[in-house]
Amino acid sequence: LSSFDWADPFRLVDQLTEEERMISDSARTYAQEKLQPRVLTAFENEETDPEIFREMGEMGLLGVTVPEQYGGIGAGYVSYGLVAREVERVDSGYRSMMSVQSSLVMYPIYAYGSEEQRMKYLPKLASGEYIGCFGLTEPDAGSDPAGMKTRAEKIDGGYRLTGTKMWISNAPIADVFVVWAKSDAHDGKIRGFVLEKGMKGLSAPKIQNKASLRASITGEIVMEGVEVGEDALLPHVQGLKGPFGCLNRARYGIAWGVMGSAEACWHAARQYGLDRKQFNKPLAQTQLYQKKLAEMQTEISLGMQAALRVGRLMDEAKAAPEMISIIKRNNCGKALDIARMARDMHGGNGISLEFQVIRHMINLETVNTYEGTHDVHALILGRAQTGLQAFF
Ligand code: TGC
Ligand code: FAD
Repeated sequence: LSSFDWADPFRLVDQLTEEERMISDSARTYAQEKLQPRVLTAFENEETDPEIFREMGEMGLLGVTVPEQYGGIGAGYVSYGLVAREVERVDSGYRSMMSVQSSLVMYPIYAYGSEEQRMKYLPKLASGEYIGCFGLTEPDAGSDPAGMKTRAEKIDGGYRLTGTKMWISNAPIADVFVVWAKSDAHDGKIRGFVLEKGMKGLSAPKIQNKASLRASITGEIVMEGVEVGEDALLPHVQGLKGPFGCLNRARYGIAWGVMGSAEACWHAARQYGLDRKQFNKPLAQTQLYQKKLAEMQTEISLGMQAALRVGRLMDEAKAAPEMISIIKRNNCGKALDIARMARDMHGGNGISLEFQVIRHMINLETVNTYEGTHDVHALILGRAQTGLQAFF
C-alpha cells in the first residue's frame, strides 16, 4: 500500500493530464498572488475591480473551453472546473465573475451565435476587454424562468425589447448583455439577444447592500424599448433549452468551484486547531475537532471525484443535466456545511473577516441559491426518478 496525502486523499492530481495540471497551477498562482491580497478590501467595501477581467484574460482563464480561433484556449471541461476551484478558493464572487463570462456569455455566443457574432464578441470577451453578463432571472421569475415577462416585439429590421432582469452578475459594468426574452415573432418562444452597453433604453443599476458575494457586482438590467437589429438575435437556438444549455456548464463549474471554497475552510480550520491550545492541548487533539476535520476531508474528496467524473463525461459529450444537478446541489450543500463548521471551529475569531471562513460561509449562501436552488435541483432529480414533476 502506498502513503496517504491528507490533503489529496484519492490522489486527484494523478488523475489529471499534464495540461490540466499546468492550467490548474497557473490559475492557483494567479488567484493566490493577485486575488487573495485584494479580496478583504473588495468584500468590505462592496467593490469589484473590472481590471480583474483583463488579468484573467491575460492568464487565459476566460472561456477556457472556447476554441483558440475565437480567443479561448480550447481546453476541456476538467480544466475549466479546476480553474473554478482555484479562483473560488479565494472567493466565490471572483469565480462568479469568471464563470458568467465563460459559461453564460461566451458559451451561448459560441454555441448559438452566427459567425459574425462569434468574431465580433468572443476574442474581446476572452481577453477581458469586454465584460459580459447573462440576464435570465426577473423580479417575478426566478426558479421558474418560463414565467418571464420580458418581450421582444418585431419591428422593421429587428426587435424592440422591454422588461427587467434581476440579480444579474456583472451587469453594472458589462459591455455585452446576453438576455433572454419571449419573442412575438417566434410564437412567443424564448430567444436570446446580444445587447451592448450604451444602447438607448438600456440601463443596469447596481444592487446595493448585498451581505453575500460582495466582491462581485450584481445589478438589474432594465430594458425600456431597446431597439436592436436582426443581427442581435442568437440564431441557432430557441426555447428554454437555450439558457439551460449555458446553465449546465456554469452549474458544472460551480460544483468544482465550491470545493475550492470548502478546501480553503477545511485547511484554515485544520491549521487553526493545530495552532490554538485550550485546556493545555491543541484543539486539533480533541475528538470532536478531529471528527469535523474527517467529515470535511471526506465530503470534499467525494465531491471532487464526482465533479471529475462528470467533467470527463462532458468532454466525451456524455453528461446528462441530472448528473450536473447531483453535483451542483450536493457540492454546494456540503461546502456550506463545511464553511459553517469551520466558522464554528474558529470560535470568536471565526466571526472576523480577517480569518476568511465567515466570508466563504456568507458567499456560499448565494452559491447554494443561484443557478437553481438546492431544493429546485432536488425536484429535478425527483422528477428524473419518479417521472412525476412536483414543481407545480
Ligand atoms: P422543463 O419543462 O423541464 O424544460 C423546458 C425545456 O428546457 C429543456 N431543458 C433543458 N435543456 C438543457 N439542459 C437542461 N438542464 C434543461 N432543463 C430543461 C427541456 O428539455 C425543455 O425543452 P423543450 O425543447 O422540450 O421545450 O422546464 P420547466 O419550466 O418545468 O423548468 C423547471 C426547472 C426547475 C427545471 C427549471 O426552470 C430550473 O432549473 N430553474 C432554476 C432556474 C435557474 O437555474 N436560474 C439560473 C439563473 S442564471 C444564474 O443564476 C447565474 S448566477 C451565475 C454566477 O454569478 O456565477
Ligand atoms: P425563488 O424562485 O422565489 O425561490 C424562493 C424559495 O422557494 C427557494 O428556497 C426555492 O428553492 C423555493 N422554491 C421555488 N420553487 C419551488 C417549488 N416549486 N417547490 C418548492 N420550493 C420552491 N440570475 C441570472 O439570470 N443571471 C445572473 O447573473 C444571476 N446572478 C445572481 C447573483 C446573485 C448574487 C444572486 C443572489 C442571484 C443571481 N441570479 C442570477 C438569480 C438566481 O439564479 C435566482 O436568485 C435563483 O434562481 C432563485 O430565484 P429567486 O431568487 O427568484 O427565488
